[in-house]
Amino acid sequence: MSVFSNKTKQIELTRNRYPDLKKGPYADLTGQDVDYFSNLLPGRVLTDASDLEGSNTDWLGTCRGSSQLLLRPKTTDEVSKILEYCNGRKLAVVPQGGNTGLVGGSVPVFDEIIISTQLMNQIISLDDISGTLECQAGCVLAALDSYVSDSNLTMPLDLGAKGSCHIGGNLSTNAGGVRLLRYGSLHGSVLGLEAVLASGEIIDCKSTLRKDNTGYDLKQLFIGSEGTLGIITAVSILCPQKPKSVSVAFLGCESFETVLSIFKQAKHSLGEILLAFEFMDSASMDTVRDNLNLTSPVSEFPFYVLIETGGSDGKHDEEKLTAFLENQMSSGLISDGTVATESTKIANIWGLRERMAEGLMVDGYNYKYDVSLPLSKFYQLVDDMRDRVGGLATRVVGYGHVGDGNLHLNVTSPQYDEELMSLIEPFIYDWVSKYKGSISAEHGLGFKKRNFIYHSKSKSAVDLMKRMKLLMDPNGILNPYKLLPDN
Ligand code: FAD
Ligand code: 2HG
Ligand code: ZN
Repeated sequence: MSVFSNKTKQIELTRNRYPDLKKGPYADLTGQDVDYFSNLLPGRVLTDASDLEGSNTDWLGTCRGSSQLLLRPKTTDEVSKILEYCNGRKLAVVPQGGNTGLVGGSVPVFDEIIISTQLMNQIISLDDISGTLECQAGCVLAALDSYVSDSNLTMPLDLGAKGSCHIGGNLSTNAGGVRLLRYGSLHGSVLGLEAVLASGEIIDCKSTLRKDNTGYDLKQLFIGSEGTLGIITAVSILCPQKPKSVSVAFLGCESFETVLSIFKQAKHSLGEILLAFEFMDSASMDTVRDNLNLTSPVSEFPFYVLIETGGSDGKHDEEKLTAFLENQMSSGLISDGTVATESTKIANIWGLRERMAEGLMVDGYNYKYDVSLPLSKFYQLVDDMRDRVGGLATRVVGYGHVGDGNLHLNVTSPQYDEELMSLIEPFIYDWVSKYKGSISAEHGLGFKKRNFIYHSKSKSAVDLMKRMKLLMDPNGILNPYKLLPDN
């Protein structure tokens, strides 16, 4: 995450990069407003421009707002009072967790007040029999994982940003990550939550039950709503048993068809111990090698596969993985690979894959796409994009959660380039839509992708979303210019 120090370089203000976008019908912040918040949250109100710089700018360094106020509540009640006041005054707000979102959703577009969950980091309870963890929304994912690990449990999601992202941010984006293949989406593992509506009303859906079919499942509305329907303040989530032993295999593959054959075989032969199945192409490997000085444990191939396994019996799991790999070798699908069972070696291999986003940033500007596609079409998009942008791009890379049908396609250039952008968009969205994919598999729509929602959702579905937004946030103060398309 060290790339973050790049933030000191001047990033164009979002309102300047998109001059046609006008501020909505919101009030401007006054000294009286600041006084109100200073009384409510003594010592937890930031107004100094330099203190706000990091929170005004997104992780990618591609969106920059000009908020003059950041609030750091500690309790649900404080969040409620903040929103009640903002709603009355028609002051727009942006909820912010770890600010690792990749679609410009977590930072202001104009001068929205930033409501940070940084200080809402208390663990409420852990039931080590059912595996239910209850905590505040601002707990950092890695901290939660290390906490539940003492009870032989693990968090049901894992992602490269785990050291910074908050569980509330994870729910709000419905983050996927590298273990979705095994543990499923947050729509399944979240048992309950608490959220505050724009009016300040606290919605208590804090169930800790595995089964609860009493009425509409309202918590699902907040999962993936990117802070546009309410601020999530507390979460209860089901933690699976921590695998007793974990192994990682990193394999070189001659073609993308080989990647798919190995995936099919892995599901068949590894079954319940398969934790993750990720892929990266050779341009991705070049990125982490050139920009982060990482070294590959295998020789050069067009594609690489990372398989992680974990189960309850180390000896049995290792035998299963070894037999699987021997089979792939003897059938000629793999000619080079390495297996790690020791934690440092495992971390080094995962670093090649998880530090890709960081490596790409070193090139300059990053055009980032996160799509779901049928596996039969999956890599063709990367080839087509490469042909299309030609020498205008520094690189075009494809990697991602192939086991979930989720491709991360990234294009880089030294700085933002309008001509390159016009070659990429809307071409990429039309392409994905033609093959019935999703234009956002796991990162959400945020600011950057909201106007392409119709490429993945019908008009009737978007109309209902708009009606729900109007019902839950009639003044539209919650994260405006995000998720829903401009009128
Ligand atoms: P933020 O970035 O602060 O906010 C994200 C969105 O949620 C914003 O719209 C914000 O307004 C809203 N929000 C935040 N907190 C709340 C709250 N309490 N209530 C209501 N709304 C809220 N994503 C994946 O899905 N899979 C990955 O594998 C993955 N890997 C990543 C790797 C790296 C290196 C990075 C930088 C990002 C990665 N991401 C990934 C994207 C990002 O980490 C996730 O979207 C993450 O869930 C965001 O959490 P956050 O706390 O940083 O949220
Ligand atoms: C990942 O899987 C993240 O590494 C980031 O979702 C993807 O940077 C990207 O394109
Ligand atoms: Zn991802």
